[in-house]
Amino acid sequence: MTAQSNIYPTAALQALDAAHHLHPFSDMKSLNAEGSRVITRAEGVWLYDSEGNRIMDGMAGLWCVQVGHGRTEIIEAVSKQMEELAYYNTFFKTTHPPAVALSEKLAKLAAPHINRVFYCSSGSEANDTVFRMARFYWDQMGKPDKKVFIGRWNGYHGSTLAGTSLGGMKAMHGQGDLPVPGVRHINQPYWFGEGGDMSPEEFGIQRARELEQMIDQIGEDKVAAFIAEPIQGAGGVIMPPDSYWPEVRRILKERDILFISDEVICGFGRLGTWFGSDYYGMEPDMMPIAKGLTSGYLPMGGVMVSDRVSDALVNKSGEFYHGYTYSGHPVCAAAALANLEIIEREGLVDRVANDIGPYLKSRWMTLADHPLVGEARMKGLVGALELVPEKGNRNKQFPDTGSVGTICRDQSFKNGLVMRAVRDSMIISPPLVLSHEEADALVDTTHKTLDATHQILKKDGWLV
Ligand code: PXG
Repeated sequence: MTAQSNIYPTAALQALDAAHHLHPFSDMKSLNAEGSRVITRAEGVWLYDSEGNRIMDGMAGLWCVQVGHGRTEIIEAVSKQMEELAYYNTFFKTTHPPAVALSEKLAKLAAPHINRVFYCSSGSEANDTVFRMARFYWDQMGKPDKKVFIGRWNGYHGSTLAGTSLGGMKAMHGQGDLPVPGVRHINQPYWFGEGGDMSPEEFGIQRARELEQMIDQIGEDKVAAFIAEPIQGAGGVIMPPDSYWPEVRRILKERDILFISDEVICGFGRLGTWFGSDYYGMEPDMMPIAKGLTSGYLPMGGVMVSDRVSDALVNKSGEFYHGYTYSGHPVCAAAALANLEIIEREGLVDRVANDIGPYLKSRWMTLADHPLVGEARMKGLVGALELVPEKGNRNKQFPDTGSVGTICRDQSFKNGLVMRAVRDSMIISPPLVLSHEEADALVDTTHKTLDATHQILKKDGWLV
């Protein structure tokens, strides 16, 4: 069969898919029994499947399609770059105009102390890069004992060896004897799920101080870096209490530990700032980036590096033995540049901060009144709903965690909206070009979906 066509019936595509395609993060046995959903085209915030259904992309693909689907500017920039220079590498004293232009652009967009970027092709590779780069930095600084990374339980940093290890997904660790040695984890600042009787502010301080305790227990002369997402995405859109980041900043500064802000989801306008660390007033030493860098049109990632760290790479002799065939790929860089140009020209970052972000939030927060919803939260254009069996009681959860989330997610899809379920919370992260009317439709569909889920739960005895 050919790649583009949809001349085959859905069932035939599903059969071939089941026969030959191993999907990421999927129970293949049940997926193949059910049959994959076939997406054939997309435009703006809308996806179209092989049956002709139109579905709103409430997740911007996988948290990445900032500028929406089908943007001709990116398509044209990619095509032009392919004609001019489809591939060359950036090893061995070589560069090319797209990599140069993108590096300059990223340095302008990042905080003033961040001026360099190391390229790769994904967020996972970006985190494998920081793993090696942070250790190399401390070697260069004459402190080779500073090797230990501290991450957080339920953090997500990708699925390569270093990405999985730095992340705190226990089910992932269980496959392949991970984390690798030299990685420790502290608890997450998830007030709704783990805050007990504490106020959010007290809880934020308490969870930040776990970092202090962990560093002091290991010894600060042995700790290389702390890695965290400004807001945890895949872990369930977990927004730390306001007290958390300032306290983390104090702790890291006092102890001279590098801070790695994983911007793979929070970067490129998701929170109404260029980077999530700008939103929280953090000054990271390194920032893994990917996803929104190209809006997913082509795979590209990178690590943005502060002057402090890059000085050790640039002004001291010694080669960092690290790089990828596709580091700074010219066509991916052209896609990134065209994407960033759209974000700038259409003022999408400001739009998230001052227009569509506050608008969607005002509508999203009304869902908190629904009997199934324990908490609604949103910052920028990323939001969550916590589904609970007993409204007002944060300590009570549904049995068989994840089942209710899956029911709700399936209902949502049936109603024409892609939402992501994490445990029993529902997540949205729509394209930054979402219109006000589309925001209304998103919330109305979510309301309908919550009602349908509520009915099913009552019928099947999940609720009394
Ligand atoms: N860091 C963060 C914060 C991420 O969210 C990665 C690194 C890894 O990026 P790559 O490009 O290697 O996938 C991610 C990726 C989900 C989901 O279901 C989330 C991600 C990827 C796939 C699925 O929420 N995040």
